[in-house]
Amino acid sequence: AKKELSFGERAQLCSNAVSRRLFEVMEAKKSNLVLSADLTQTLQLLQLVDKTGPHICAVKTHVDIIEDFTSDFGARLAELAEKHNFLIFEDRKFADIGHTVSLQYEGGLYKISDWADIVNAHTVPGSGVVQGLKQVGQPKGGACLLIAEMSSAGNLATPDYAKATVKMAEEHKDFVIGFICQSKLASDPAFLHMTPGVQLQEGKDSLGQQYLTPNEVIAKRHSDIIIVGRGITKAEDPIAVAKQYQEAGYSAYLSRLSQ
Ligand code: 6AU
Repeated sequence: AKKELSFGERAQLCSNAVSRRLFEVMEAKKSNLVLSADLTQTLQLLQLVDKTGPHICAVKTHVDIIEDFTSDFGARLAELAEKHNFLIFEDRKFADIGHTVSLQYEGGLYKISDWADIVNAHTVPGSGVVQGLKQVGQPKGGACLLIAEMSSAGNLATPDYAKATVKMAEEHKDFVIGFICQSKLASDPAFLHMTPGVQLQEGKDSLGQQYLTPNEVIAKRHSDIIIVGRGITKAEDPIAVAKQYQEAGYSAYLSRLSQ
């Protein structure tokens, strides 16, 4: 079998500055944990991110669920990103024609392209969605993940859809840095594979979300990053639990390296 490369080695293979930086942060902080900070109050969100910052390689936001959003949100989050050395991923799931997504990414209330290092997109519109995002994001140093597979029950992303998504990524390697997926899909070691639907115990929620464990996702399915929301945000001690997820995700990665 081909030798498994470390995150640090893969950083060296990245032509995109965002993926290079993320791999470097993962190696330096020994973390392949992304916190999905799905909270609706700014202060609560920023406090959680500040406290869990040492344990994460990136924070993922849904900026449009914040009830008291103000235009300094991005700058305040960026301050914490600098302090704790992590990246910012806005989970906007763009899914429209190129022209529309370019407006949604750059403008409106949220001005996502001003503060997010990473965004994601569905590929159902075709490659125009990537071109529209690239036009706005590339000059500002942003990058994009394509949603190849989903964690939710009954989703319509078939194996062929995932395959076509990988092809689209390969055709836009200067801006697309990887995938939201349920297992490793692409062989190029510069691509990042990020997996949501992760908790310490397998299970589901009442609305179709399905959970796999960090070990299943990283050691067995060879994804790179676990994305964890309620497993941390709803915990009694979110900081201690974030540390647990960090250790579970990273030790699963180390076990893969020594296989
Ligand atoms: O850990 P949870 O279930 O509380 O949160 C999972 C997070 C949510 C979802 O919007 C997101 O991950 N997500 C995504 C992403 C990241 O694109 C895709 C998917 O298939 N499933 C999923 O849960 O913020």
